[in-house]
Amino acid sequence: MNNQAYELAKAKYAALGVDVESAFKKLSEVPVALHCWQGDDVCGFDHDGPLSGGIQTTGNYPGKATTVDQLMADMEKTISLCPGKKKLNVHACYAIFEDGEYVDRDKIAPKHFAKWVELAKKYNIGLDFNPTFFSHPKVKNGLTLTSPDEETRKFWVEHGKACIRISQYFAEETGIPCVMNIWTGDGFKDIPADRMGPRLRYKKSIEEIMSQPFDPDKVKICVESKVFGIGVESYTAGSAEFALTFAATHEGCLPLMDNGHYHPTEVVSDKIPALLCFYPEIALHITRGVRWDSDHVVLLDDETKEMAKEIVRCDALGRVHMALDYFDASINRISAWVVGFRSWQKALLMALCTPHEKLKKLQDENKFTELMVLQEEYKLLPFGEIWEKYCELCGVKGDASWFDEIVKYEEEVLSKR
Ligand code: RNT
Ligand code: ZN
Repeated sequence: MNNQAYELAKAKYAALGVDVESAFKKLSEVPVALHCWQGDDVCGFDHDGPLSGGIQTTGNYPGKATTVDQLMADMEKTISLCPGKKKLNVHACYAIFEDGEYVDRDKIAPKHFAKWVELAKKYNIGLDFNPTFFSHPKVKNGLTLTSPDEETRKFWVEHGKACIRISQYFAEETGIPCVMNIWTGDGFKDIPADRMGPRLRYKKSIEEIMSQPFDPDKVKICVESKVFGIGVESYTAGSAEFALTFAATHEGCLPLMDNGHYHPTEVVSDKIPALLCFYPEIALHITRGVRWDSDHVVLLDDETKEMAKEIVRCDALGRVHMALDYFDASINRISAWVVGFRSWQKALLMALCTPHEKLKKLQDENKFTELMVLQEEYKLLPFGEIWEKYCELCGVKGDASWFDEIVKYEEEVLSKR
């Protein structure tokens, strides 16, 4: 890159009291979890049925990964094109069985994920995990942990416990804590006759899951809330209030906010500092909802930047577990991964290069006119040069030329699938 341009840009930031090099260092130390499910439209390897549970992928772009090796190769390609520290985020339905072997979800074990550990170790990174409470014949009438059918509910509790054992194994193998996120699509299409019953069963089920012994320094259990899903438009058991209160009242449990899971005028950027007043740690799913929880690829849009700003200015990079969560099947899936990952890195770097102390002071001094002027001014800082330098230091392309690699990979690998 043009070093002179970088030096000029760096000086502009320095004049505002921003040390871009310390920003590079901070950013390169915080992991962001890359979700394996973008690579195969949330299919996984343990079933043939359709995606269910209120979520949906749309599109049929060619070249989808259909085997473990393909999915891992695609993730490695993604890793090679993204700056910054990563974690791998795996769903339970991505269990890897021997030829002819099949184990149901209540019986999955660490050995079914040994290959994921191998991949993480290759890059010296951590693993996060998710029980899969969807796309399975034992989802009865759309319900899992909230089911009034005791056998069904128990099956899913056993699944959750199995996932804690696997999460503990991930943490022990990698030496990095594993975030284990509980999300269910349990809910109702139309007006329910009992809203509390399913929630009480959900509460009991998560408590039973958490009775599986685990080390809270190694396994971070989260509960992810959601306002509605496809087919469960009227009611979801795991609402925001449910998840927040559950986490607040249960040791070893964190709340997870997915920014696609709220009413469209609500913003997670505003919820982050609210939760940070009370919770030592929180978790995020970073996505882009278009009109609804559509799970579009994360871009460098205003709300993405605002969420990153909140994490940084609350000095909470070490308290927020960040994971990407979207699935777009209408475009090259690897490119979708890369664009989303790079966008979130850009948002974080931008936030790290903003003179927050100066702006906070203006707010506290009630100087809102000047605050507006400067906030607008900072939007035009020469961020492109800073980003390019960061990418260079991370050994990846700083401009869109990474896409040449995607084109090549599509020709040489994806088109042959
Ligand atoms: C669904 C939730 C959930 C899933 C993944 C696949 O609305 O966001 O996090 O996207 O578990
Ligand atoms: Zn999510």
